[in-house]
Amino acid sequence: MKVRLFTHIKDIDGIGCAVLARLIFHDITISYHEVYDINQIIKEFIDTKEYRGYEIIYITDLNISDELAGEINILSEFKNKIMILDHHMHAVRLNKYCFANVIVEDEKGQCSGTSLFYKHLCDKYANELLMKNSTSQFVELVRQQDTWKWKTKYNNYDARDLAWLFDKYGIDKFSEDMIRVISENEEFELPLNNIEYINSRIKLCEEFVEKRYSKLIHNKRCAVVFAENTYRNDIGEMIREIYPNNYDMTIIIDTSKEGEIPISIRSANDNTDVNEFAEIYGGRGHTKAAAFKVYKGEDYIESFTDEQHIAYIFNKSE
Ligand SMILES: [Mn+2]
Repeated sequence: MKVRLFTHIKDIDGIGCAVLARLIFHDITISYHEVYDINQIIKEFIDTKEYRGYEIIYITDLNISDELAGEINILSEFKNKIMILDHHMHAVRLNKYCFANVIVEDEKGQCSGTSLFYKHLCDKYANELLMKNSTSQFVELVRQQDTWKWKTKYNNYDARDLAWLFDKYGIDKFSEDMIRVISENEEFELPLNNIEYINSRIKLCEEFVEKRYSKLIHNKRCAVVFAENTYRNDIGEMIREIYPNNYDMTIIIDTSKEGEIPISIRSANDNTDVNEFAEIYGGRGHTKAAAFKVYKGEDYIESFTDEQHIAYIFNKSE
């Protein structure tokens, strides 16, 4: 059985789906995508008729536009092969299509892409590897990390450290490590002592936070931090903990990428909906975490100061 998986490139929730798929399917092709390129990728997959070479097609931890879903809905051959498994609130609208399964919360609490895919695989293709404790524990760590419950409910730093392993090693090595750990052990264990990396990462983020700018943007008190996108969650969390009353949100700006500037937003208190804020700039996400991006146009200058970057991003995209 030839299976095709399109999953989210960004974090361990997207990669967790790939790990599970590799535990189950022998003939699996996987690719990793950003939220903003998935429509284009699926469109090409349809137009080139590449889908004819596969029996089952999954899109996990990602979703597609209404327009594309409508197109799929009238392509019966494709429609019968594809399944979208996602947990993002704004994708619930897709549930009117038989090929979409978007669940934000179930009896266990908030879902993640990996937890939904796991449930689906257990229902349909359960095998020995999938039924192991190590697999379900891995899935739960990913869910806790992706929903931030490791912090707000479980105080489970293993979930954070799992995400940091991914940041350190990248998709390929992380996936290999996870498959090995799950296959070789009955209970899931983090593969190595990562303490040095953890400490240096905390120190680095503290330095970024130290250099923050305090700005009022759309009437929200923003801590604006310049840092690599990888550290967005850590920095958001630090601001929340260290300055519980000073900010509504943290904005993390990564100017290091070519062609575009990814901007991540994290709420700094429980009353701010950062998804609403991101939508002003054409972005999206959840109430507590969202993102948008700004292209580096012809008027962009690499030597912009931080203040000039802030002006460029928030004046340009309004
Ligand atoms: Mn996710």
